[in-house]
Amino acid sequence: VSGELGTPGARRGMETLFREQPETGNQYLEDAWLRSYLRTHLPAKVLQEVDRDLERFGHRLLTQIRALGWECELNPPVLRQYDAWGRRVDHIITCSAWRRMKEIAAEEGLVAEAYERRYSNWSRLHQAVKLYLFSSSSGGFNCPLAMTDGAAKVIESLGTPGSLKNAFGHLTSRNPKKFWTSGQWMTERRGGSDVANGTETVARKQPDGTYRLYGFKWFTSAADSDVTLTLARVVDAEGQGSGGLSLFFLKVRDEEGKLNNIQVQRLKDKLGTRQMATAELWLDGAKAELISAEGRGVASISNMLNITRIHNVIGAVASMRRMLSLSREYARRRVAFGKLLKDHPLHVQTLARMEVQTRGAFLLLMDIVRLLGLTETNMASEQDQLLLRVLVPAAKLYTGKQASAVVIEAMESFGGQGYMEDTGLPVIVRDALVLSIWEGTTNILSLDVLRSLSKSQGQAMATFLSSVQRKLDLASSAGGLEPAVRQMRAALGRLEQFMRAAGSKGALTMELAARDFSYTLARIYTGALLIEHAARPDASSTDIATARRWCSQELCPVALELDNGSYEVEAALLDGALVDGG
Ligand code: UCC
Ligand code: FAD
Repeated sequence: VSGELGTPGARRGMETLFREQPETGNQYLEDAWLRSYLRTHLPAKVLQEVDRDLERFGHRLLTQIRALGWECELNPPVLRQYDAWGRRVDHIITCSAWRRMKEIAAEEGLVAEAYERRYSNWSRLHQAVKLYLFSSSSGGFNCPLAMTDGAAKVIESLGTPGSLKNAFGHLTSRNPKKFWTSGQWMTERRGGSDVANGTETVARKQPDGTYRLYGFKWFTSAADSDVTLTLARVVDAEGQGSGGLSLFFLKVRDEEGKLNNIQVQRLKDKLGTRQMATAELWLDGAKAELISAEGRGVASISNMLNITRIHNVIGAVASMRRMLSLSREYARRRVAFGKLLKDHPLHVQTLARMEVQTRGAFLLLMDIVRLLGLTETNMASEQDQLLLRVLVPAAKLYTGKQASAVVIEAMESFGGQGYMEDTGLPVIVRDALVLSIWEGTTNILSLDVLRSLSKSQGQAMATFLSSVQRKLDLASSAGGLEPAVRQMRAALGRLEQFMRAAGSKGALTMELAARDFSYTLARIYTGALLIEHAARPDASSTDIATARRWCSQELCPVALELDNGSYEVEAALLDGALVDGG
């Protein structure tokens, strides 16, 4: 091979390949869809400042952060369990780039921004956009940031009690020397979905009012974090437990860096997110502070879940956008059958379909963080809050699936190069595949969508429907959108029909319908957002095409499957027989 490479002809061939390497510039400046959203929604003064910050950050990503992210991928964390003298140390060794990411996260206020609220209700959106830009270059550091944000949110929603003021200050600090990250230790061996029944960790109260935790946490990501929130069952001296789980805050290490009666059993050997340490941990008397009412742990940690699930959506949209930007660049350079890929209509159609998915997901994300910003500044109506509660699980589950499909399709758009490890493309693919597993699987999130609706006794569903209706009414006279609005109205009608039909059936119907129902909500709501965006006076023809294409897919799969009898007892029995191989 080296002989062949030595020939002049072969060298020319290599140069051709170099020219094909897709190169992207300032992500912010290149993201026309993002910028058009910001121009449409942000007040002028906020836009001016945010725009400046994002352009600067886009430059920093390009010139500094992306290379650090790649270094994190090349130098995954390792566990050193013993020191040279046989002492158990359980040291998780991270690379310098990973530690630098932590400093950068603080400097850029990637958590702080959301809590300082210098742009009032728009601060959340500003933060989310920065995280969206950061995500694919972060070398997995978006994971600890998600959990840190979630922990800060829990503490804030508890009214930032005196004992947690200091921690809150660290979690939301812009000072790299002060900034802490948090973990989220929920999953145990017997259950990551069914946390309430699967948690075996117990908490024993100490004379000083603190607790000692004993148990085994099966998945703990960013295990190098400074602090964590975790769940345990409070037991008395006889080992008798109270009803539910309780929520605890703990510091992972003491002032001298010694672990808080925690042993690291091993680091997980993961398909992706390998830049970040996910550990199995034994808690052997870890000192902790009870921060929820006893037995209210699951409800209390749900504030964290809703934030980390939004980060999951950010990660999903970011991975789609990143892969597509690279695909687009590649199509402008790579020649096949005598012309550039971008001049092959079938190739361009493949990319355009992914672009529609990505744009839809992006608007859904933006609307969620817009609503979150309103709730955090006491500007949200009751309807806004209900809508947010439904949209978070629906968006998490839907964009997780979109991201898996889009990144795999986008990988194929590079041909064989897409499958080559050192292009970095497989990293994006692997890291995207976890998005539908962690932070609650698709089915669990579908059941959470149902939970959110049933808890409001119909109000959340009514709000959802009227919110979509309002967007359609406002857009109905905009040119070129009529077919999309018609399809949306038809889908809404079928959804309402489904709701009426399901109301007269048993609980099994809704359980079997949960996934299709959640997909329906995500598709319909996203359709309404795309229509709204395309109805702006300065909308372009591609904005209109995006809305039309989105709305021409099956918007109401749940009605279709109801008609197919998929939610009947007989269908469930047949599902069982099919799975059993009978
Ligand atoms: O995977 C993890 C971290 C990965 C790394 C971080 C990545 C971040 C993204 C990075 C960017 C790329 S951490 C582990 C995540 N684990 C899960 O998500 C657990 C999945 N299981 C569930 O979500 C379940 O639904 C449970 C455990 C939350 C609840 O199940 P139960 O026991 O059946 O729950 P209940 O009894 O229905 O709910 C208990 C209470 C209720 O309130 P009350 O008691 O007032 O009626 C519920 O309404 O909790 C309330 N609740 C909620 N409230 C439950 N879920 C929610 C919610 N989402 N929002 C508000
Ligand atoms: P199970 O609960 O056993 O689920 C198995 C399957 O059954 C799933 O497909 C699920 O959808 C389905 N299922 C379960 N119940 C139902 C039902 N009622 N109806 C229909 N289907 C159902 N956890 C943490 O706490 N902290 C972390 O930092 C963390 N980091 C992680 C990092 C990685 C890379 C991964 C992969 C996981 C991490 N997790 C973490 C764990 C993760 O949150 C759980 O794996 C996830 O919530 C699923 O739980 P489980 O693995 O126990 O699956």
